[in-house]
Amino acid sequence: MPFSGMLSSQAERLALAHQTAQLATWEWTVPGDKLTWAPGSTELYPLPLRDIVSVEKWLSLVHPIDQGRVWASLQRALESGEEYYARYRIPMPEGEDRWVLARGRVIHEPGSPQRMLGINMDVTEAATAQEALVASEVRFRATFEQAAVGICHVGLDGSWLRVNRRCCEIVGYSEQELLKLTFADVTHPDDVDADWALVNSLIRGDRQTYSMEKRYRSKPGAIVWVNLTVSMVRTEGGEPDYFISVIEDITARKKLEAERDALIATLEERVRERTAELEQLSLTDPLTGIANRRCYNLRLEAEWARAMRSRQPLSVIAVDVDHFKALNDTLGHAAGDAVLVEIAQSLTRVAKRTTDLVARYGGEEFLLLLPDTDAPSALHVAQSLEAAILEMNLPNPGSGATSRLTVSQGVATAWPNKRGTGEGLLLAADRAMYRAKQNGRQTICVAEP
Ligand code: GH3
Ligand code: MG
Ligand code: MG
Repeated sequence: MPFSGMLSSQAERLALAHQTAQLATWEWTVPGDKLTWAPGSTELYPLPLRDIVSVEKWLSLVHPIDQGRVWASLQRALESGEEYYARYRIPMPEGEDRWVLARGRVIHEPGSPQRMLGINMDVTEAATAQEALVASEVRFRATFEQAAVGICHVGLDGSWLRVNRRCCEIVGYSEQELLKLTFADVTHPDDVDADWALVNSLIRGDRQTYSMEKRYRSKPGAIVWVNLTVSMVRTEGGEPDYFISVIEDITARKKLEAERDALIATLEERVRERTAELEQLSLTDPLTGIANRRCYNLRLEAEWARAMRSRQPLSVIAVDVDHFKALNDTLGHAAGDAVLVEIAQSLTRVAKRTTDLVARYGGEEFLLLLPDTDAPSALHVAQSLEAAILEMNLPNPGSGATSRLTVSQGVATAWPNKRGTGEGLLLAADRAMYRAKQNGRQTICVAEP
């Protein structure tokens, strides 16, 4: 509250000053122990000042813990003539202690008894603030020391300035050892440059903080994976001062990740193997959807045996696309694939009987298996196929003057018996097909019976 009114006397001015500073001024006449208080002094004690008439009385009001120390300070001042200075607590009836700061000096006047003049000041607020500061510092230290992550201060040259217990554990060096090194000394050589680059970006002010996963080489020589987070502390003037780093050991996690990756790789390999196995076991050609070589071979022997029992002829037609490589080379592999699909479809249309089998035997080679079909009928099927393919009018730039896609065919027919095999019949058809190639392609050759 602002003061309003007139300060008529020196005494009033002094009283206002006392109240403002929460001050009490005292005079102590040592012989006879007589204590007096200046008028206007602030009431700092649980008793009114006028009742505190001796140092003995006053000392009884001081907290028992502080009494000895305060009395010793007074004695020292009296003996040496130096300033009396003390801080002590006064237990108050409300419960909270009041902190009092005392200063005084000894007065020697010739012919007068020894005296001391001094002041008392309420410093509870400042003391509480100081206590809070100390407590917070203690808490901070405990947090720093006992943190489950490594925390450290690192200088601009990379040297460790302050490290906590966990930090030492992670890199396997003692605190004294670590404080003689730089972070680069314990970093895996392959990670040093990346770390420095990020450190420099902090120094330049390009960023406030950075995180990286990196490796340390611990004192025992082990690789330690850590997640590092670094921020920069600047001076009041904004100049780079030092770095605060938080270091989290992620070696266990990295190990698990490596194990998981290895497991995934093994599983993927297994899946690839299994897929290949299944493809082997499958009976269908994935590109054209017709039977594959495996299916054909199984059916061939079965039909051979059946034809033997039923005494019926069995025919095979081998079909090979002419100059297919040239088509691939000029129109592209995808166009080649599309042509193969179309040929498969026309084969299916030509071999109409339900017992007929159409198969892709390899690359651009197809086979027909025609049960109960004699040589003239098989030749007829081959001719139909030739016509069907010409009718499709597919381009083949490699096919000489016509530039049309054509096929060469070999036809073989047998009356199956014990001496022969399905495989033998297939070979005969294949040889006939090669003769067709030699005869200029786009032709049909029939194997000798
Ligand atoms: P020829 O008239 O003597 O039969 O000549 P060609 O070029 O057809 O014979 P060759 O056996 O030399 O070439 C066959 C070509 O078929 C080679 C290969 O690139 C191609 N081929 C094999 N399989 C596939 C496939 O699945 N897709 C495609 N687009 N091309 C294939
Ligand atoms: Mg071929
Ligand atoms: Mg060919």
